Amino acid sequence: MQPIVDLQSGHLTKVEALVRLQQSNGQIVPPAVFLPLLGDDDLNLLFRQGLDIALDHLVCWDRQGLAIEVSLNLPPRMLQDSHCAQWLAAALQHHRVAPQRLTLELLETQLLDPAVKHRDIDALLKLGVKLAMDDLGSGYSSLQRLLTIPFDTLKVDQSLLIHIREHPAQTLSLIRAIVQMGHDFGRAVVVEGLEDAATIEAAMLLGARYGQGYGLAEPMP
Ligand code: G
Ligand code: MN
Repeated sequence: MQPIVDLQSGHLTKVEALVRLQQSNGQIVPPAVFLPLLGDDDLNLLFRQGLDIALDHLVCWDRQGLAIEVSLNLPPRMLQDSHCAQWLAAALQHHRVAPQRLTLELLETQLLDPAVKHRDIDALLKLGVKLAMDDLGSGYSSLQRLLTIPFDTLKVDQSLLIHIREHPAQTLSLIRAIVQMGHDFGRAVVVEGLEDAATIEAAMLLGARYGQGYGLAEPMP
């Protein structure tokens, strides 16, 4: 679970639930290594188990007086699965969690797939869950989807911050432009990959409302 922090108030607002694989020797295998090895059925199962665990945690935190939201990465093919909305509805009902406390993160590249239809997206929106465009700026640009899908949140990809030391002015200008666009569209903007105090401050000064990154908090069990 990695915190997503309100940069203005400093409050924890949401966590992104992330998957890790632990080997018998205790070593952690990152998702970039093992996810490509899984087929669609495995990915779907992993998502559904992850969703169950995440909603379980949410309810547990509620009891401790910590009312936050949770965000999950939706596997690419899951959107086209006709059972997707039913699974989500059943899981939310089972845990008695209000749908607007669940954000599903969709990849820019996922949305470029012509097989993804607006009715797939609509089925999720009808449920009342929130949608986030994940890794914005990492893939092919999907500005058209940005216009036509009512995302709640835009997540600026961490790769955009990688060159901040070599090209600070250009990097900051890029972030500022995305933050501005998010505001104009009425979307919440999360800047990902905030690794130190300087980038956290920069994101805040550029008007980004939310941040995520090792400098705020690392993913934790
Ligand atoms: O694709 P997505 O944005 O969902 O991926 C989030 C991944 O980024 C997680 O696996 C998480 O561990 C990693 N991550 C989170 N914060 C940082 C950060 O500040 N720097 C880097 N390099 N990676 C991060
Ligand atoms: Mn994500």
